[in-house]
Amino acid sequence: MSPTKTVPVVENILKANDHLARANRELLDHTHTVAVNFMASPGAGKTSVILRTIEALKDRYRIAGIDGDIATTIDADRMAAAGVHAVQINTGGACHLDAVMVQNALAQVDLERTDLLIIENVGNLICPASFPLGAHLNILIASVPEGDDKPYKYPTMYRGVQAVILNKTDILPHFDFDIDYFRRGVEALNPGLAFFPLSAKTGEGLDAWIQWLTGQVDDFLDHRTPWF
Ligand SMILES: Nc1nc2c(ncn2[C@@H]2O[C@H](COP(=O)(O)OP(=O)(O)OP(=O)(O)O)[C@@H](O)[C@H]2O)c(=O)[nH]1
Ligand SMILES: [Mg+2]
Ligand SMILES: [Zn+2]
Repeated sequence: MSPTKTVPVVENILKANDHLARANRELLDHTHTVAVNFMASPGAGKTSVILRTIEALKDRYRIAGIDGDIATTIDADRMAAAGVHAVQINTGGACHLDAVMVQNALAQVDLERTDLLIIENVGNLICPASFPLGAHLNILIASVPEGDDKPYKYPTMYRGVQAVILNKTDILPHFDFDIDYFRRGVEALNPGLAFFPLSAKTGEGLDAWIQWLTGQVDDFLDHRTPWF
């Protein structure tokens, strides 16, 4: 009798996703497009921060958007209204984007004419961390009403990102949110991580975020590997 080796299905799914994420990244690098994946819990302000970011950068970069949503086109419509080509991914109930969905969406974007591709993930603080999409930058948006203990309770999300935005700082006076406690939690998981407290509503704190993002995007665009 030959010994049987069992490989958990989940492991295979994640491996397949990683493989496709790498293919997405190669395609993006080939077309000199920098992709930024925004992740957050539902309602933390992904779309609001994205719209502010588009407004600030639309004269500097050619921007397109991919929007993941369980059922509606509301957020993609908001991006389109901000003047960027936006592709909607309806996940049909799935609670995260995966690399296949993004691969399909990329086929609907004119990548040769896109410098910055903004991806809004499905509102969820758990599984998006396990499904890389091939983006150059992964950004986590936390928000004040969620509470200052989220880095402690959802550590995986905080480990794999290049920056954390703390949104809705305009309502800090109404919440017992200890920013130092929040930051200590983030630091323990991802030391030195870029951190941007801001309000998408009032615009306070946005400049530092936009300046950092611009630096990152320019870096990728400048150091792009010549393909030919
Ligand atoms: N006070 C305040 N409200 C905000 C801020 N940013 C967003 N909001 C509000 O928070 C709610 C959710 O904002 P969205 O930008 O739609 O959040 P989202 O993360 O894209 O939500 P989903 O895509 O549904 O997961 C809306 O009512 C916004 O007006 C902020 O900085 N301050
Ligand atoms: Mg949204
Ligand atoms: Zn999920």
